[in-house]
Amino acid sequence: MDVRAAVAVQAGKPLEIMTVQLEGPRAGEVLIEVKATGICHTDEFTLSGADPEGLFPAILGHEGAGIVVDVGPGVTSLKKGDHVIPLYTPECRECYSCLSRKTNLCTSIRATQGQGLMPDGTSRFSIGKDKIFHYMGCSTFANFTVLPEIALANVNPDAPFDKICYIGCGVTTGIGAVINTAKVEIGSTAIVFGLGGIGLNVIQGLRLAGADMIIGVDINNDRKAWGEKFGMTHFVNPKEVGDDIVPYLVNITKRNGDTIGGADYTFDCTGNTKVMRQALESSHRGWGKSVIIGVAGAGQEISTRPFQLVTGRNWMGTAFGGARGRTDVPKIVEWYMEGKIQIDPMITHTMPLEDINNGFDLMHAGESIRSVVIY
Ligand code: NAD
Ligand code: AHE
Ligand code: ZN
Repeated sequence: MDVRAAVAVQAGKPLEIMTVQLEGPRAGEVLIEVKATGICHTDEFTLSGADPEGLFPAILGHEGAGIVVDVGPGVTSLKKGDHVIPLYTPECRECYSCLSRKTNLCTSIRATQGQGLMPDGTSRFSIGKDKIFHYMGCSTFANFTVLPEIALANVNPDAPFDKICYIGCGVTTGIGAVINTAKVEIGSTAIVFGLGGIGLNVIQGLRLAGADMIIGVDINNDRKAWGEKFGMTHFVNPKEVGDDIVPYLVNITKRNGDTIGGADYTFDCTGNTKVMRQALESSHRGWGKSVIIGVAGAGQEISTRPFQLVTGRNWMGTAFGGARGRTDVPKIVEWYMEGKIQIDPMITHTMPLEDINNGFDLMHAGESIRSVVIY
């Protein structure tokens, strides 16, 4: 069938809106009509050429919501008309990783997903005779897409697509990093570096978890009011603090006669490796946990003095907030429907597919929290 898509033709170039061909679902696959998709910083990261796994031409987008239109042979858990959220971290419930119960990182289709292909090693998207790559197993920057059954969460049909698409990445990543990965306790102190589409969800996760002191760090002063909306108690702009932000943060997190200072939990939501180091080093000696959420470009590495870890700080990371998508995403949709979590205010801009490049421009300018394309 013909579908409308925003194609990443080449690294560093705007997306091109065009009609491409999509083949129907094969065994174990599902065709969905995408109703809405968010634009995450990771889409921009891959489009920029910084992603070592980036392939071109590709149909990017991994933060969608839509309706099942057709299912391939052998699909049992979904049927036409079901409302779904695509999962870039699938959940097969059968692989060694899923069965370990130690991780959300299902490995059943990771190899082909990283090659921009469906699990059988082929692409469903093409233009004329030329193949177009899938992206993160989702490719939601097209009004129809095909995914493996194990990469779709079946969600409440009353939930609005233009809001719950954000649960497909940003909301789940931010809240999940707090609850599943860091396992923050009531009364904790926390520092969140980068108050964008992910960082603000970390903040709302920290509020849900009952953290006392929630410090937001961002180079954009406009993000102060944003952080406060979702539970931030203090804001720091590193550009206004001087040379080294770490001693400053360590000092303001001293509590109850503590002479050392440092936050119980810190989160990097910038993708900047220098900030990742600052996040680790501003966590508390002896027990601090520092969670890397941001993704860094090809060739970049993190560093610190091993003494930072010898003295009990824990450096960890999270993908998709440690969430098991088919199990957890429908629950997060219910949290939204029950008013336990907020999504609407973070969706600052909506646009048709034709204007998707504006969404990237708004992100670059620091003007949007989340832009959502509505088909
Ligand atoms: P965003 O562009 O919406 O927000 C980034 C924020 O960081 C902005 O507010 C920006 O002003 C701030 N910032 C930039 N440099 C900074 C610095 N040096 N110090 C302090 N603040 C700084 O991006 P986003 O959509 O929130 O994504 C954030 C990061 O998380 C990206 O790297 C993205 O690729 C990554 N991500 C990871 C996962 C995962 O599963 N691990 C999921 C989604 C996104
Ligand atoms: N492919 C890149 C890194 C990109 C990356 O880290 N992706 C995150 C999701 S970001 C969502 O916005 C992720 O979950 N990765 C785990 C996985 O299995 O893909 C690289 O550096 O090679
Ligand atoms: Zn994302």
